Amino acid sequence: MEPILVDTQPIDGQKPGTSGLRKKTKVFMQPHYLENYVQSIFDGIGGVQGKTLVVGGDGRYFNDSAIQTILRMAAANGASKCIVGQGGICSTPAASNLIRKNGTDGGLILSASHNPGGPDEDFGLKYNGPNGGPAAEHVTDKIFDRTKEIVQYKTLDTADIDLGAIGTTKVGDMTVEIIDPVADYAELMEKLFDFDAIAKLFAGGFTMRFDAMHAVTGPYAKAILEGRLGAAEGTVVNATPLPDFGGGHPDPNPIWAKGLMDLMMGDDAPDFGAASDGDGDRNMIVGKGQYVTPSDSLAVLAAQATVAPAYADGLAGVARSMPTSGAVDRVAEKKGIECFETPTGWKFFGNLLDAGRATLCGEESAGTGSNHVREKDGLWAVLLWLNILAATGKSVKEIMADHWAEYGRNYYSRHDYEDVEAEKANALMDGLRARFEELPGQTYGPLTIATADEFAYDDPVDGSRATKQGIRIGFTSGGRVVFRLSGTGTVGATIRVYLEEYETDQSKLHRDAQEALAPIIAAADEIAGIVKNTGREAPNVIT
Ligand code: VG1
Ligand code: CO
Repeated sequence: MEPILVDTQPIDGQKPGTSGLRKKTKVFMQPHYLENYVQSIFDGIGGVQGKTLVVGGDGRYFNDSAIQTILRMAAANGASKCIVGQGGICSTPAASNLIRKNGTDGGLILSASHNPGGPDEDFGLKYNGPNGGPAAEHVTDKIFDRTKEIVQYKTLDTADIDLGAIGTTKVGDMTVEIIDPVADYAELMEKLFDFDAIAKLFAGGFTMRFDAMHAVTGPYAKAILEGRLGAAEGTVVNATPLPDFGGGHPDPNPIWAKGLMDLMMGDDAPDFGAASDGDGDRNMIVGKGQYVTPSDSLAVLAAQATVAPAYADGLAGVARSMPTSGAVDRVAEKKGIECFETPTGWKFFGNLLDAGRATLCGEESAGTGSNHVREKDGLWAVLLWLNILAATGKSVKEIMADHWAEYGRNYYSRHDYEDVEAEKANALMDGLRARFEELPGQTYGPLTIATADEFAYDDPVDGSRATKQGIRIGFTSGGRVVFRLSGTGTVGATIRVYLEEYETDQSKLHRDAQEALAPIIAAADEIAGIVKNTGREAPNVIT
């Protein structure tokens, strides 16, 4: 079938951020917008002639019709095959697994992750490479360059295919295989963990609530937790993916998963609670009366991973994004394994995982994962926690108390100022940059600044350098504050303020985090002049 060549012109602002291109859904739906970006991906990766791609998304509004467009364009550009999740659904970690398992040339994942969905909300698209991970910066740079030069894209004049029918069909000359998006993933999880021990735990009356937040993890969690592991029916709530995620933010944190938090802090709490985000790569862990910060969760998983069959031989190393707390560093130190500090975004873990230098990776934003795929993986983290609970017989609360007693506690919180005018946010960051030399030695309440700089990363595997990855202010107490602008938002700028203080005094390990961090919080505001520069009295999201 002859491709149709459509004339177009470059569209401003198609620059991939922390995780692909994210824009308002209506922006993506504008004529040529999606098509320009898809053609730029294809061109940026050297064309798709004869290639096989995985295509799937988190089911948000516009997911299905965007997939039809992508399939026509892939066929017109000469791709030989696309593997598509039934109904266009595929979680991000499951897509990563499909890319790796089938040895494909990569995949396109349609998601704006934790951002809300719907005609007035957000949409996103990213390319993952043949290793199953988000494209590295040198690839996204090429894609962005193409968006600035594009004059034509290729498509076909074909009818939509039925995405709901499992089996093989054709778009033009290209084969489309529609598969059950859950089966391969569930099989992988069963290989990694001790499913018998976890099933025994549930059979013994252990109770759990998993909040899928009306997003993509619902079918996966139902099949694995209730299906294979025998958790009671109804353990997984909000389990059907909806195009608008039921009107909420599918972001698993104490703010957006408040219902789950309230339940877990109440008298009728089940033994274990968890939630996942829009595309299934994030997780929230909460025990009966005990919230676990993502940074602490990473540290606990690193400390105890060997209970799971996949990690029984120990970890090669661990990695965390720079703003993530140093809790995992202390575990790595004790175990005598390497610990890497990378910029924010999963794409920076890919080389370390591929090279076998890191086995577990994590971010403070509720992303944890391992070398089983090349994405963070929400349900994986939940299953590793379950495996640990089954192996130790302890509660989440006991596990945290023991962990802090052994390693000390990294009190941690992130304060977000969303939808700040971009100019003001940039001015605040530039203002800090200008003061790196004068800040050390200055005191703020009980705190004295020891260091002030901006994080840059030299990839130890390929030598590439990423600069301007967050401003760090270190205090002599061992505490720190990090200032960074978000790269996933779609309106204005979001200033993220990451706050951390390390505590080893055994009598001070069980305080409220905001209280323990109060001096750092006050110092952060004063140093950056947040109120003065943005007019904001307080952050609008605290996690
Ligand atoms: C945020 C998080 C980052 C995460 C990214 C993608 O980025 O901070 O840790 O990797 O989202 O996660 P930013 O630039 O807004 O801080 V997801 O679940 O959106 O794929
Ligand atoms: Co996500």
